[in-house]
Amino acid sequence: MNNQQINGYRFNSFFKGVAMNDSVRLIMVGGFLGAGKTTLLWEAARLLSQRGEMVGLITNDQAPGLVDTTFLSWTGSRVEEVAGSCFCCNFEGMIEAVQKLRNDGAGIILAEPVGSCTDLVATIIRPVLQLHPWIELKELSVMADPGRLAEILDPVENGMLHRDAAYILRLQLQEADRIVIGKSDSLSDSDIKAIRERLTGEFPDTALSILSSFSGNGLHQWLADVLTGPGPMKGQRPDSQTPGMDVDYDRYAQGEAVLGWLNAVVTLHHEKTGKTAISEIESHSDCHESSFKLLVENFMSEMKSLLKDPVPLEIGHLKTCVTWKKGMILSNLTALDREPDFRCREFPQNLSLMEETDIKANPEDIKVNGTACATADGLENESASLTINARVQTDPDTLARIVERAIEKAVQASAMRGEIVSFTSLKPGRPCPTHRYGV
Ligand SMILES: Nc1nc2c(ncn2[C@@H]2O[C@H](COP(=O)(O)OP(=O)(O)OP(=O)(O)O)[C@@H](O)[C@H]2O)c(=O)[nH]1
Ligand SMILES: [Mg+2]
Repeated sequence: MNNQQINGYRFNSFFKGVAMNDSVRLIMVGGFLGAGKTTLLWEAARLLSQRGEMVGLITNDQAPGLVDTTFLSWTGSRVEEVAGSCFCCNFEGMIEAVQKLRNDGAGIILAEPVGSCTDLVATIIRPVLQLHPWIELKELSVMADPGRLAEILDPVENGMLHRDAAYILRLQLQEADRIVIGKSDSLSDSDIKAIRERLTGEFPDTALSILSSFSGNGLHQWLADVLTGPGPMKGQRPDSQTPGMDVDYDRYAQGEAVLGWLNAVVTLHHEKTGKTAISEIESHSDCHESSFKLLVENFMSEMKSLLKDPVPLEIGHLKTCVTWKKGMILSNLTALDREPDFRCREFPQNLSLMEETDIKANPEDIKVNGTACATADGLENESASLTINARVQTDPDTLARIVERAIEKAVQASAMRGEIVSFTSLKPGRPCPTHRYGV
């Protein structure tokens, strides 16, 4: 089933009238960790590429080694990673990434600021509008996970999400030109109605899209609205007349600091021969069932139990990705009381997430196309690697110990040897934006 069939219409019709000119169009999609930004970017990049657009993508994080970058690079579009700080604290780094992609021919760039970042209108949107008119900036979309909305709109004492982290989420929604509620495939019609009423009541100046990157519902409409819309309305209001958003930077800093941040890359070797795992594993037709799948499954379940006990440590987002020459297994967990999902990709076919089997809750159901692991010929020098990004409500040392333990146990149980080639754990520093306009 293709997207056109899903939505019962030809998506090309939405793009009629979209201006084509020399300046590069930039679509920013913000929103909290795990909201679905990267998945939306994947689908948007695919749709735009099908239409003949050259698409560039920009990822952003406090440290290098991003699952998002690995994942998005499989779209076939060029991906630039701005790592080491958020876009607002490394404004020049973000502009450089836009320039690079434009010089490489990108006509549309989709950018995802780090999930714990806010005050984007003052620190990114207005500075881009004023300093870089060659960038045709589109309205600011901010995504929210419907499962997190209650925590944002009606925060409670002792909720799972720290109140200062919830404060960041609220600010993100407040400054959006368009709030995007993703994962609508997991919502009933009455849920959607209630969300629509609540958000339009609470944020009457803000456009609203409710969509699913998995089913495609609402996705084409969002893309068309953003491309043909008037641009970043909140950022364009005159600075002197419209006060900027009131942001308590102490609270914002605290909201970021309650999350430990960890990025790691592990190269996988076969336990007995010491060869890179791929050369051993790919020679067996049941390779994924017995090895990569087991590894990811073990790692996620080990992490979940270590994070639950002795004191529950809420997850912002735990992402892992095993990649090898011909495939990828991605797993995400976006809250401690949820189950991880697993997605398998065979490169380079079937780039649409919508047409793939997305497995929820039961890792046993993972389906992998055997052709991805049919032969070891010529793969001796290829490696398989496991990338881990964990954002968890705890200090970075505790998080590092937990992740190391989970890697060790998962690798052992999968008859592999893991070599940690990069490991960074940190607490994000206080945000120090390069620019802050109109506040
Ligand atoms: N059911 C459902 N799940 C989705 C959809 N889009 C994304 N997800 C899931 O939501 C989780 C997070 O998705 P991402 O796209 O990585 O979220 P993100 O906002 O980029 O997260 P960060 O990069 O950590 O800020 C993953 O488990 C996805 O599979 C959707 O349309 N429907
Ligand atoms: Mg992401």
